[in-house]
Amino acid sequence: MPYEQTTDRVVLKHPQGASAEILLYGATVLSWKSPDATNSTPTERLFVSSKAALDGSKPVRGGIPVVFPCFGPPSHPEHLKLAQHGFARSEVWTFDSVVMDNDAGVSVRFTLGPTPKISALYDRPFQLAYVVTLAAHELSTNLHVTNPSPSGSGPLTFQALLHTYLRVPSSEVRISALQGKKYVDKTAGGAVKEETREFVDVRATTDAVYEDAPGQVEVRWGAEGHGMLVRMREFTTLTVWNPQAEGAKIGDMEDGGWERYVCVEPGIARGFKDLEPGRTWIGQQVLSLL
Ligand code: TA6
Repeated sequence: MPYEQTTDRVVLKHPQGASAEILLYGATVLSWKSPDATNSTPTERLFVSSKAALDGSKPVRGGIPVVFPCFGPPSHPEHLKLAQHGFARSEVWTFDSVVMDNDAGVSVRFTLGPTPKISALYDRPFQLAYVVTLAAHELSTNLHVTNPSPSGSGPLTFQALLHTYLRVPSSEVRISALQGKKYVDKTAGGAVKEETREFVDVRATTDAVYEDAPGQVEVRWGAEGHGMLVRMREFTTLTVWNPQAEGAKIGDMEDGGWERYVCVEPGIARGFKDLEPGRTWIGQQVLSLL
């Protein structure tokens, strides 16, 4: 069996050793273990704080939380009752189906639609599906957002983002190619700046929303040039976040946890996507090893 389901999660296994674990709460990918060319032992590629709650009491501090329909504190009139980063990361999703199971990999689909709890805070028809695909050296996460409203009704207006915590030594990390991109520096009161660095590091507190997201970024560390490739489609921004020592103020962050990850987050985090009735938008992230 290339997948196993337990009460709270789904585990995917690839015959060449890779694995992935998805918690139904938030459809949060908790683990992606993959071998690389130089190391045949599957190694954990995502960071989850050892203090993270996995019991559904709060969003998971790590892995890949799904952000929808707002990024950060809500600003759109339809989102004002929602918590920071919306509700998708703090609801229990349904394990819907296995969509692929062959030599290329295994792919599973999770869904989330309105519930009385969600509708009390967000009274808008929507349907989400999240497809997680594990291949030998690659993990794809595709978020599908559908506006099921009848034609003639207004658009579904949302932000969405995959809040990916990559397990890397943050003091060594270098991200390319973002040079020349405009970004909103949330550490400087939202000032809009232009990236001048060929390789972006996170040695200082970093909370930057890059506009005009590139189709891919390379995240490298160490003298041997270890790295991961983050590819994205239909996402318009790329957020890079590492709180450095300020991370100690985050209640569920393990001691020194910020030294062990960088968040690289394909999203629609500036402005909103307007999705017409009957339409589906698909945002894709593909993580692979370099
Ligand atoms: O994506 C970066 C960010 O929005 C930061 O501003 C930081 O607050 C982070 O997300 C974590 O948010 P959370 O709600 O998970 O504590």
